[in-house]
Amino acid sequence: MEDKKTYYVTTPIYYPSEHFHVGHCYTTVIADALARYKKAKGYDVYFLTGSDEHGQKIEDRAKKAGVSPKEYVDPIIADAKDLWKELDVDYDKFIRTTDPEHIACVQKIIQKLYDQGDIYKGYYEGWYCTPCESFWTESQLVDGKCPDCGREVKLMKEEAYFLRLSKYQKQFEEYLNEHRDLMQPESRYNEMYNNFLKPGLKDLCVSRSSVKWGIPCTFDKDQTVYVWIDALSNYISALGYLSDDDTLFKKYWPADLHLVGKEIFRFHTIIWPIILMALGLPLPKKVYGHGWLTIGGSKISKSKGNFKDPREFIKDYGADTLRYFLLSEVPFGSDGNFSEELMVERRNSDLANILGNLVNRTITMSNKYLKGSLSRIKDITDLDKEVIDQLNALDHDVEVRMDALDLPKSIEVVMNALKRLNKYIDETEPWILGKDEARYPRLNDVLYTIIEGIRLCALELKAYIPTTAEKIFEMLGTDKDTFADSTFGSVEHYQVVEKPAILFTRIDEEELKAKLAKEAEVEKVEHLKEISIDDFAKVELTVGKVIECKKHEDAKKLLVSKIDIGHGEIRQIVSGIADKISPEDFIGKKVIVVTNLKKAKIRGVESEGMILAGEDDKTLGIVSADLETGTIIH
Ligand code: ME8
Repeated sequence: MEDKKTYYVTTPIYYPSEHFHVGHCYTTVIADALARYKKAKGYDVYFLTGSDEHGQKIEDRAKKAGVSPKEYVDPIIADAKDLWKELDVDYDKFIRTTDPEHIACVQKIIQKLYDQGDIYKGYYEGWYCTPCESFWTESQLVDGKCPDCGREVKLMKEEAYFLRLSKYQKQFEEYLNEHRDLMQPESRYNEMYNNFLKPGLKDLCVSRSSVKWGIPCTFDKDQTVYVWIDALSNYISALGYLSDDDTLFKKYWPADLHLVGKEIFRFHTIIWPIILMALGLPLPKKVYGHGWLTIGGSKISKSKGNFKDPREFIKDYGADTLRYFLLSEVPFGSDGNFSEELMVERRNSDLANILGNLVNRTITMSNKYLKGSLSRIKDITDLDKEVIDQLNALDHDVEVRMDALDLPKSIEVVMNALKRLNKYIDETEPWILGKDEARYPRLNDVLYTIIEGIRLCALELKAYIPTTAEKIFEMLGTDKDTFADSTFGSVEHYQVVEKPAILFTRIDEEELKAKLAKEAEVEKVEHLKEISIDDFAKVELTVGKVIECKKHEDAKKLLVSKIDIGHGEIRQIVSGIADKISPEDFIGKKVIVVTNLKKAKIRGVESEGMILAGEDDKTLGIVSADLETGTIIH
């Protein structure tokens, strides 16, 4: 027997995050849909996902939590696996970079590269962004900040090991000329070429002496492997590369598709292929860099806090609604907006109205007139033929789009077929045919055509919304749910369920709006409770001395003071403390002033800052510090 064709698809391995959001679900759901589809098409599929657990960030967070890094990440990984389960993500392997097999593989990889002279010792001096675990050169920084995330970077100089990327540049460019498919979509190739290849590749620092939570370098125990080298290797370590059992590696490598977000495209299409080239291994066939899900135009990300736990959506609307939205809404490769309202709109229009209604109406009519029993169409009219032709073309039309990785378009093709079936109901008017028993043969042919159409659409939708597709096959009472039966007429006889279940209830969009407005209010209050260190750092606090003070002319609770804040600067500040302290007692006091507060007019008098003070029923407490006037408080 001929061996099945293999298909190896991967997602990036995720940083352990206490806040997985729909952006994370995006890559994984796309990979899952592709894996399911290819499996159903008869491929021998291997679908890999996992977690990227080493690095400074995790070390810092674990320290803060008072636990070891492994203890810190374990529950987070369990939580991620739980999310994937709830989202019906059916991976073949979940790799963790803390798995002993992965660690052993990475060590063998770097040792091999070191032994063959592709890794050498040098000094690293550069700018490091801890959250992104990335080094940058001075010229790559944007306004002195990390070009990827816009956060602060640190200047680092340390002894380190380097990978000779430059040595492979020519060979890699030649390879690219022959294999343009490696970088998809096409537009990203230009970006990579112009920004990285054209200026010339620089050797890459692949070890760190300051990061302890990492894989130790075998040739220098004081160094750990740079997290990206560690992480990228997962795609082959998961298959047993350089282990005692490399059967999977032999079977599945090279990967058919690495699916990644656009911000990590560079790592996957330049660094990773060159590592593989240096190892003498074949390169992945395709790396696809997808766009971001955004909220209000900016990327959904854990650091921005603009997210909601995807499980809340799953609880309210079911996994298939979220999957359907992620797969259909965003033109593939581009960024796309996410909101609960948009998701519900999609659910209502596509899943409830077009699909759900069709299934419900057709099964109900089949029961009402024909006891739910339908046999294969006998007399095919021109109208039937037109619909049947469209249904028979469906499988090919979807496949073409799937192969181009255009999932939204492939869904559109199925939705168009479902819309055609809805129109066919209006054209054939089964409720009129049902009034006259003599016309039951025609009624059978019409309802059979629709039911068969529903089956074929469910077949195509199975990779996207698996639970719903299963429910449909069950309601239709058929086990012809594989691509072997993707021709119209494969089912000879249907006995559909008596009472169809509602597949998707319509969500009231007005009620949803009201619910979201209420949630936004609560969130606002909660946000007030907590600010980040960056927010706090924006406040400038300076030690000042009260040199003049008088009562406000029109407001008896207010004092108007002149405060010396050092460096020859005097500020006029209005404060509501006149009922607790007299101007005479206030003069001469050391105070802490918020010196970068926006100027304001208080009861007609200009105030250029704020004095920190608190009060209970009886006493006023003025915040002070025994420090030189003009000292900035950190
Ligand atoms: O980058 N929209 O991990 P990660 C779409 N550990 N995709 C998004 C997104 C959004 N708003 N936010 C995140 C890493 N993603 C590395 C990978 S692979 C060897 C190492 C996607 O947890 C992001 O683009 O930050 C990426 O593909 C994936 O989530 C993991 O991101």
